[in-house]
Amino acid sequence: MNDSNRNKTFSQFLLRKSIDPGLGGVVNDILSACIDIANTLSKSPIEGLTGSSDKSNSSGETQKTLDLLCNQILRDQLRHNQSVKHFASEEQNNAINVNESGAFSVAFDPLDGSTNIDINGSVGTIFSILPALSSSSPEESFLQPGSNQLCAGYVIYGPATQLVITFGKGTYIFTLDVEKEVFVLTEEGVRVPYETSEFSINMANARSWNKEFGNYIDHLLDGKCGPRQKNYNMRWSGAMVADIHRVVSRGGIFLYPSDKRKGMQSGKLRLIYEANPIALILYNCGASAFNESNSILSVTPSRLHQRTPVIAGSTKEVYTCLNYIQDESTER
Ligand code: P6P
Repeated sequence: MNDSNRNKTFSQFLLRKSIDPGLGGVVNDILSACIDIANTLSKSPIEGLTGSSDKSNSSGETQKTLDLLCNQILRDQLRHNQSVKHFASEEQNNAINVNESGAFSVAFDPLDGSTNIDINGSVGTIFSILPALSSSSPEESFLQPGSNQLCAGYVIYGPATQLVITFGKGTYIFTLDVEKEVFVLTEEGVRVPYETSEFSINMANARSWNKEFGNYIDHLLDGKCGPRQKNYNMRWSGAMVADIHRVVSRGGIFLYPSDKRKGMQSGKLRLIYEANPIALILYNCGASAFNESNSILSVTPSRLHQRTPVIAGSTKEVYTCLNYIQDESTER
């Protein structure tokens, strides 16, 4: 990394990269909310905020108290930003109008992996910024392919609070200086290795996988003794942001395929506010992100909370996995 850029603030980065001031202002408001969220998370056991609410989200998942609180923190921060036209969130059934004059539609997973809160594990905020479509309903404005995103990022709340972001010309990592409450540049031009020997999947779902995908995993587990002829390591954190951050940091492949469980025929993860922003970030690191047949960024959503399979990370491994999935001849 160019030492003259190290520890430059996010605002200095916006100026250096000539980012549209309206777009940069939206991201700055998102980051202000994320600093508030980081502070809230750090005190949540003290303030009794780690439990579950009595509500469920559109996907039928029980909402944690912090899911709802983080969603509100983001809404309150963006409510007054005249550049924001529409706001959508995993934690809200419907997208909402914010400011009629706004140029941007913003979608969030406010607290990805929130079940990790109970074990003090890493969680994150994922965001996607699209050009607002004119005279469309709030929901319609989000039914654009991920390739239309103007900006995508996540903030991971771990030992350090870090922002990973792309405006479509490279991926950058900023780290929160907690005392100054500013994000400073700590990595630029992030590149994900083309090959990997590390995969990320919830093995408990193995009995529900399609046979071709199961065969792919079997051959990873066979290691040097099998057709892949090398040993693989496995990690699964339960929070997509944490597992993807591992891929961004050192390579790997993150896998959440479709499976035979009820409601999982298109996988578990949501396209608009989870898979699309992650896919744009990875694409800008020289990595790949597919559903089980196409680039995730090429899919035009038909519903706000639409799910998608995710096969994402080191490009050579992603394509190897896709070859297994599309090879009807494999026997498990
Ligand atoms: P499972 C968290 O609920 C999430 O949406 C992702 O962050 C994570 O990768 C996945 O679900 C974990 O799913 O089935 O392993 O609990």
